Amino acid sequence: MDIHNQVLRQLKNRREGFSLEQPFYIDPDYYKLDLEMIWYRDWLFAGHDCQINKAGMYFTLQVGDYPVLVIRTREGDIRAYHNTCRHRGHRVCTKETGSATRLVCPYHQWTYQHDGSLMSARHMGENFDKKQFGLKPVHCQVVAGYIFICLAKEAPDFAPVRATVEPYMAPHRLPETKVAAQNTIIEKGNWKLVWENNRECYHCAGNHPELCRTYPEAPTATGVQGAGDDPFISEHWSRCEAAGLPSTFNMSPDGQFRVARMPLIEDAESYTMNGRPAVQRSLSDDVTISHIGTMLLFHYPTTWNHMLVDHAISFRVIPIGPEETAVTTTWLVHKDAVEGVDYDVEQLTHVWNMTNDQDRQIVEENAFGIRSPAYEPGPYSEAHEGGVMQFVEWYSNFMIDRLQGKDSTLY
Ligand code: 3BY
Ligand code: FES
Ligand code: FE
Repeated sequence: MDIHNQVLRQLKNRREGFSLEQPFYIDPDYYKLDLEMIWYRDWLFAGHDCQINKAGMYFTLQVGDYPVLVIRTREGDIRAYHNTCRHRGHRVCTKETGSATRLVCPYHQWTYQHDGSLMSARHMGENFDKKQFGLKPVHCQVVAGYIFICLAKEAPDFAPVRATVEPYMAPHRLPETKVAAQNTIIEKGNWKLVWENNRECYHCAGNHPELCRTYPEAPTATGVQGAGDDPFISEHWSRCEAAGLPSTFNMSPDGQFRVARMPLIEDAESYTMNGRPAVQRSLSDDVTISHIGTMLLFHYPTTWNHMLVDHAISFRVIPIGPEETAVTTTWLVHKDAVEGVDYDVEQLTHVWNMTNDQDRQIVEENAFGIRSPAYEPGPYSEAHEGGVMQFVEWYSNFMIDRLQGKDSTLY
């Protein structure tokens, strides 16, 4: 049977409240369909504008088969391009990060401007029309310091994302930050397993001793039920909103993204072993109260985030193969915070480096077990895994819509 119909049938007949069938986590054909239906068509978090804060600075990333280049132009805009030379296709930028006044392809030195136009191409003859061979653009949007890209020919409307997340993110002034630390870990598991694990804290008590010192295990913090009947959370929201910090739970109607400002445990301020701030210079002067907890943002399929009083942490999920996923973690601090004076990188990163490694082990062991012919979908906990159910539902609905062609955006 054709793979589209097979996946469509399986998703339509899926047992609700249960994990997915085995091929969704391991089969290369299913993975290819994920790339085509989701990763090549939707908005993806690529990185932070502070990573490329000067003209000509760029970074590259790989999404499935697409190499992408994100650059700051001379005019100060951020643009993204397909990183494939219009001569014979060599990657124009071969490094992960760099800076260039002009983009020179290493193969035959075709040279492009920051705006993607082809500036020079040696020995191409008199009739060669350079205008026809500029770098192909990739859609790019910047919101509150976050760079999103979309590989589709026609991108879905980004306005609803911006309208919802910008007010929550803006007070943290992320365009005025710098990267204090960044690392990428490879998890040997399908990208959906990384998300399923992220969307619950049912596993936290048994696996994350460092994180559990400050991050609440309660499903209200991680899940999608909002405050539930927890007065502690409602009071937190009232106090933060009175100080000008949008806080209440807000999820998009299709469930693709959500923002909410959640309290940390007791008087914790930050993800450190004692709960005290890891950075002495606070992130933003717009935050005038202490104990603001963590502003949580997720946007499927690429990112979850924590914005705290003293720093912010972003996580970027990029699939590498059917059973391999890269997770890049970035710690942002105020641009004037001084390493060794205002913060210590080891102390700043300790809790999440431990947590990430614990989550990597979980995802890899999860993938191991799922490869067993004896695996069958199992039931999620209604009390603790509402967020996972919500992710799987988003995934299923999104795939069904696109497989049925309801969404006409073509890539
Ligand atoms: O990073 C997160 O948002 C989630 C919440 C709980 C488990 N995980 C670490
Ligand atoms: Fe880029 Fe030839 S492939 S200059
Ligand atoms: Fe975890």
